Amino acid sequence: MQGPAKLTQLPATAPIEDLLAAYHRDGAVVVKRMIGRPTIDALRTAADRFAEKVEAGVADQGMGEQGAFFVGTRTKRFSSLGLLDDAYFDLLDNEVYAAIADAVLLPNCGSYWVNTAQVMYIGPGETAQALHRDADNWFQHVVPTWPDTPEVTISAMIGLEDITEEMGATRCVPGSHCWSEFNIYEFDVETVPVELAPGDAFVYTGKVLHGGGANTTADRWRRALHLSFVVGWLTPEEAHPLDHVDGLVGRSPRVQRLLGQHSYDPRPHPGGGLWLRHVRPIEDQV
Ligand SMILES: O=C(O)CCC(=O)C(=O)O
Repeated sequence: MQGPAKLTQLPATAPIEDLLAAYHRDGAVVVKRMIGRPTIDALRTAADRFAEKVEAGVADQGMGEQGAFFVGTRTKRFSSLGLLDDAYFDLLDNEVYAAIADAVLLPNCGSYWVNTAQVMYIGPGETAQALHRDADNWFQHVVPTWPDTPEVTISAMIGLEDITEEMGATRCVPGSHCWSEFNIYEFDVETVPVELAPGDAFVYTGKVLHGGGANTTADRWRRALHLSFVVGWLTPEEAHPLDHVDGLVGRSPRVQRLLGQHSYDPRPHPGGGLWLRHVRPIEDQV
């Protein structure tokens, strides 16, 4: 089983139809310079500062040793990026990523929200991560319908610097989103490294196989940031709304929705509201 040798790279100014055609054909597309340099520089500076206080290997995906093994013993990972720097909100409002995510996810939901927003610094000596699909979180429950499962999640791995294969560039298996077989972690398959410049984004479906690459350098960290969305009728991997109980007053409607400040309205699809807040009695409202 193998896919094409290389993923398509397109400028962020390319027509949305071209970005989507590559995304749907290969399961992923590299969007060059999707994020502007000031946003990237601000995020990297904030992430570097915070990373100094983070020990490699402590992230465990809420699953103890099994999760820690999956995300790497020489890798630093952390979320809650809105508490680190306001540039995070610019990232959420990025128009190119919004256009791709709208086209992919809105046919299956009334709205979507942040699934992960996570700094992923792969350290020297880290081994390659197991290949997986980001939709594995939910697809385990609906495996019988694979590969006709709906698109429920979309991810972007964003370069915070120049990322090369030796530093641990993400590995991808183009075309694997269409394989007839759905199995977990047992793949003998050719992968391609997704090298990125600062601000480039590897945008991929939750159905495509990929994983962090091995970092074979002696002293360079692979500095990237993962931002993914999931349909509003599924529980996200990370609990971002808990970081913003102040309600994100003054932020854009998109940012507020992505961070769980509004209830889920399924329309125009059938279904009911979710993530509702109950009205308080009048005497409690003053
Ligand atoms: O670090 C990477 O390049 C990929 C990480 C990843 O795919 C994940 O942890 O789900």
